[in-house]
Order: sequence, then C-alpha cells, then structure tokens
Amino acid sequence: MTETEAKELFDQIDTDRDGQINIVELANHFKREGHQGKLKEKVKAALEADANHDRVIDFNEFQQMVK
Ligand SMILES: [Ca+2]
Ligand SMILES: [Ca+2]
Repeated sequence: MTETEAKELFDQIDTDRDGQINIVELANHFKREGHQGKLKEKVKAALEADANHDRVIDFNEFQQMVK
C-alpha cells in the first residue's frame, strides 16, 4: 500500500478527522466492512498497532499496521 492509499484509508476510518483512530472508529469501520461476528477480535488485533499505548492509532502506527 502506498502512503497516499494509506492516508485515504486512514481518513475513511477517522470519521471525526482528529488525526487519530479510536476504538469506536475502528469498530464502526469493521462493521461497515461486515465483520460484526469477530468485531472484538478485529478491534483487539488492530489495537496491537498502538505502539505507544494511548488507545488510539495515529497515522504512523496505522502505516505500520497496513504495510
Ligand atoms: Ca478520530
Ligand atoms: Ca497510539
């Protein structure tokens, strides 16, 4: 994934546009993608990208995740 593609995806998930993806935004994203069944697991897996443990994914952490 290129940086531009990553940024586009990041902006899609970051619905309140604060430059960070929080748990609610992650959950909504996976719901839109149709992953309700494994929502908790998906969010938990995504939060493993939260390198500085502030419970939100910033763009640097996101890039590591989608690399
Ligand atoms: Ca956000
Ligand atoms: Ca973080």
